[in-house]
Amino acid sequence: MTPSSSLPLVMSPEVAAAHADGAPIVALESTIITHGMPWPQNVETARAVEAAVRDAGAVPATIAVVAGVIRIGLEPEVLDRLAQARDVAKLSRADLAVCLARQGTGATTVAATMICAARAGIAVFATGGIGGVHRGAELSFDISADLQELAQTPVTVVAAGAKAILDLPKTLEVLETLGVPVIAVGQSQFPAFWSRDSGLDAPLRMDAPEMIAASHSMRGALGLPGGQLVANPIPASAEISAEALAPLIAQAQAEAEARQITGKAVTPFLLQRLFELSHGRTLEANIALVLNNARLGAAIARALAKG
Ligand code: PSU
Ligand code: MN
Repeated sequence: MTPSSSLPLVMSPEVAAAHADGAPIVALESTIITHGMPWPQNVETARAVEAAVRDAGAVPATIAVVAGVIRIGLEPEVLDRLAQARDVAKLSRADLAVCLARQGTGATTVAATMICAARAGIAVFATGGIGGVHRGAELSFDISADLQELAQTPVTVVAAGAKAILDLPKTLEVLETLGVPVIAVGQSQFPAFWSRDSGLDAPLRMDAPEMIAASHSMRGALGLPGGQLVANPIPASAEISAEALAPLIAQAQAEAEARQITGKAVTPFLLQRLFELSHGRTLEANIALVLNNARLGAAIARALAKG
């Protein structure tokens, strides 16, 4: 094959039609499917999240790289195959071009999904939790590329805060340094993924999707690069208290250190161990919060589409 610099990006017919009509679209990531949840709950959740976006009046666009092509919107068979595949690559900003050049297949993290969504003209992306500053980062330097991406790619990301397995105060500090607006919804505290309250105040609060859409547009008008982090607390009925989780997190963290798990493997390892240690409760909470984020993402996308 001759080297080409044109971007291999294909929208599904449904997403292409929505794009042509200026209809609201919500991007969804695929690493949560391949590395964040076990099969078959991963594919069931991916389908339920797409349905939640549709029910809320927007078109879902799940994003992955399949055989060297960025796919914006996955057909059900493609989603199924990805969800069951083993050893799928986890693609962040650093990996995307290499995977495409090799005609490879991989799941996109928050950072890579933002890049692909922006290239496809999609402004809103809903997920579970973003990557952040890991505990012990002062020694390991483990800081997710998701944070830098929020500073440079203009996509509004709806998440339930950052996972409690991270160092949340340091994560908020880095986001502040990078100039990323962190906007809590419906409360002033920064949520902690499985729990509604991290014990930390979010720097900003906006309760109306229309206002979140307006501030997204205003960043564009200001010529600012980067997006917004919308921190949407898990529904009260689904939350797990921070006190119940703390010992499980400490145990999972200690195991990761003892087994010298590093780099990309850290987040999937911790999520899987917490799933086991909590007898599945973290997964139930994870599913509930992603659905909740999908609905808010759709409302923001609708407000943006209205202009
Ligand atoms: N939140 C989840 N499950 C996940 C992730 C987040 O509940 O699988 C993924 C997202 O794709 C996020 C990535 O971008 O973990 C962060 O990985 P790292 O810390 O290696 O940057
Ligand atoms: Mn990392």
